[in-house]
Amino acid sequence: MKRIMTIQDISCVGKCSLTVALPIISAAGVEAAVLPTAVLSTHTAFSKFTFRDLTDEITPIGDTLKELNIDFDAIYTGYLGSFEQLALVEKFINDFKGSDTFVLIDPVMADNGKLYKGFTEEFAKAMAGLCARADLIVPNITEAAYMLGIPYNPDYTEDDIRELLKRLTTLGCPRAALTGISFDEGEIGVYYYDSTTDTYFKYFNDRLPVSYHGTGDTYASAALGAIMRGISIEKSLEIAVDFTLESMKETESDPEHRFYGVNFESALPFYIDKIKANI
Ligand code: PXL
Repeated sequence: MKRIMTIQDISCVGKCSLTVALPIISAAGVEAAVLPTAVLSTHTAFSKFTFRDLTDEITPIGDTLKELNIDFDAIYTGYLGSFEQLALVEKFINDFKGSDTFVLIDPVMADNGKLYKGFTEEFAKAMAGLCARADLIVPNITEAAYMLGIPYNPDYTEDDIRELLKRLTTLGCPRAALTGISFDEGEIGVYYYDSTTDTYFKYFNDRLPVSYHGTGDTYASAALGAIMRGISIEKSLEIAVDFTLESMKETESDPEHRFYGVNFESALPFYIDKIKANI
């Protein structure tokens, strides 16, 4: 069985980061090992929350796993809370990345033109540095703009997106997928560029007239779970679009749960069927 190490926070309530990554990766038939970087009462979009930083645990956990010769087929990072964490996670990647280890970095820090609470433009630049260590990055356009130090432009054309993707790969990561891309109000999806083959891929599905917290984490976890089952990156990005949409549909009847994350649990059978149909 493939094993992914996922490095991100655990938020007790408000489905995101590890509480999303663990079940989705497990449903894909892949082991989810975790390195929790912080414990929060909820994610930071709630009006109040606790935040226990676990930065001091990263090095001893990494060193001990290394001494035990434990290895990972993939390393997946999400929300990271400080410059020090970025540096320690980079060291973790350097220590554990073998020739076959797939590194996925989701540079979680912003959406809809705005940085999340606690993040700065300098942090976005440092996150761009970490992205150089990835095989694939999955930013939204806000995160992409902050990492490249360019203005956020929500009125983009297809050429703009292709240009943005090329620029993202100049950060040092060979492949980039922009999530939440929409050229038509009825559709939303992913636009992907692989600089090793100079090829693009795009996939869209229905756009719902709502937005939910945690969909980026749902998307990245589902894409990586599929990739780890040997499904092509393109097909995996497509499955993740469909699964995220199904998860959102499952949440629509629960409108007050906008901040609580999507009901991806009800869509897991759909995800498992998609994986089975493609392996
Ligand atoms: O879903 C991204 C995320 C993960 N973890 C924490 C967050 C957020 C987004 O706000 O606050 C703690």
